[in-house]
Amino acid sequence: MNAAIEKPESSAAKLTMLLAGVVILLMMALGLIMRATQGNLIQLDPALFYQIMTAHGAGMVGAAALTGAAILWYFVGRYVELIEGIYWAFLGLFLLGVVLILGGIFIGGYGGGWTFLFPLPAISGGAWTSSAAASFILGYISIGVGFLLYYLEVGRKLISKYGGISGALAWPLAFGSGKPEDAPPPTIVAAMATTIFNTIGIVVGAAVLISSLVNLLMPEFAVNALLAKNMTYFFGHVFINASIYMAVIAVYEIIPEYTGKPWKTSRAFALSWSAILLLVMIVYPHHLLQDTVMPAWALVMGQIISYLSGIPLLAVTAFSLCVYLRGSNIRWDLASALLVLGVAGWSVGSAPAIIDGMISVNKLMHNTLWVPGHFHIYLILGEVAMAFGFMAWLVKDARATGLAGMDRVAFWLYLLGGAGFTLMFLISGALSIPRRWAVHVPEWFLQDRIAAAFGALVVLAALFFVSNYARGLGKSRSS
Ligand code: HEM
Ligand SMILES: [Cu+2]
Repeated sequence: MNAAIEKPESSAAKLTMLLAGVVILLMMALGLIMRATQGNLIQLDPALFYQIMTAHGAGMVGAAALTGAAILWYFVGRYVELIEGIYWAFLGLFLLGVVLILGGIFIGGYGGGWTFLFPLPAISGGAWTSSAAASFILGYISIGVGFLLYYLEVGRKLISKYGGISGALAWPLAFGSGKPEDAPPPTIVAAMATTIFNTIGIVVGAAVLISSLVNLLMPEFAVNALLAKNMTYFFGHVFINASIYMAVIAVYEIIPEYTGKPWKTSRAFALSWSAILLLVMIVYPHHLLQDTVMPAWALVMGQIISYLSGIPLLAVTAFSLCVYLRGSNIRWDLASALLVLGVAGWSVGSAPAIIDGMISVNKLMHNTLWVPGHFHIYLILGEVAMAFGFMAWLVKDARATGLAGMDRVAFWLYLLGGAGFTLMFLISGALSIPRRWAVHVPEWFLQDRIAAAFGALVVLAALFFVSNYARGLGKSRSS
């Protein structure tokens, strides 16, 4: 492609994907270090383990959100004119946030976890100072402000072009007599829905972050811990889900290039996205099933909505993908393979998530490695696979066609490593091995070591994807 006629979205997205790719690689290396520590393969001071765990959690969630945001911006830019400066402001605030977060963790010693659960940032037992926690929290706020700007721009453009929120969500088709031909494309429906729920999530997150910050500086300003936990998990659940829902836009836009069949907004598609919009926000109490002080109805709702949440995901994206793939002879290459893997991994990962969302199971499993087990499935084999697929597609012109050679090896290595690594988390969880423990007992070392070996395969494959992408960028620039 000629660089001169490239749309501005594409250089912003390409740079973002490079940054995020490098962050993902570094964070994967930190993950591997944690797993190796748990398996007693290396020795790490527990305080450092928790700093690494915090950096890994925040860094990975941030990288997932960043890749999702780049994908959404890139493809929404095909339909509406977006102001490029807003994206750069978003990226600038994001990077400022990263600096504050890393400073809080590795200079200030903050190790309270990416979930910054009140009052942990303030009560560290001397492990870190309140300024370290404040830096961490300010970093999140900076990223949040960046995202609000970003969604403001996306939201207002969609609203003005597609006839308001209801038009962009394809409500005339979903609930009225609208025709599929008049409905906005899938990308627009997905972008509108994520813009709405993630904006609400971030505003709630910002409110609890600012309350925690004030409490840090003025401890007499009391925060209700249960309310803070509800707000924190509302934000955390919505935010990480939004990154996957943004990344899936790459599937809607890219897979049709390979199958020759456009992905259209059908009535079921529109209905499912409206269901997602609601469900993703009301399902969050599944994170509070152990809080016996929560009203029972909220927990029951968390469980029931957990069951329901799987349906629109599986129905629209996974099922339609199968239909599209069946009737076509898709051309496989690294991009299409990773994108299809992303949908599959996301769907598979929802099963153990739904299991954990059952109150009776949750009582037993919640603080075990079952939990990182399920979310690493839909993050490593889901969101991040889609991000790597998008990256491979961005530099497709500079690469060989077909899924052969090293592309093929790396793809299968990633799948094998990811499956083995996450399965070991699930097995460990089923054996009641707790999560977030820096030090494991010898009975758990074997599982930890097997997991570390699989994790190393993931890191290797990811190293190939990212370096190949960087090389592809260099090539397409010089050609
Ligand atoms: C090679 C790949 C990876 C490895 C080896 C790895 C390893 C780990 C380990 C060992 C933990 C701590 C488990 C425990 O609670 O004891 C963890 C937690 C976590 N990981 Fe990963 N991970 C990887 C990829 C990812 C990816 C791709 C994401 C997200 C996009 C991610 C997000 C998280 C999050 C959010 C936590 C929770 C941190 C917390 O409990 O506060 N990880 N990971
Ligand atoms: Cu959740």
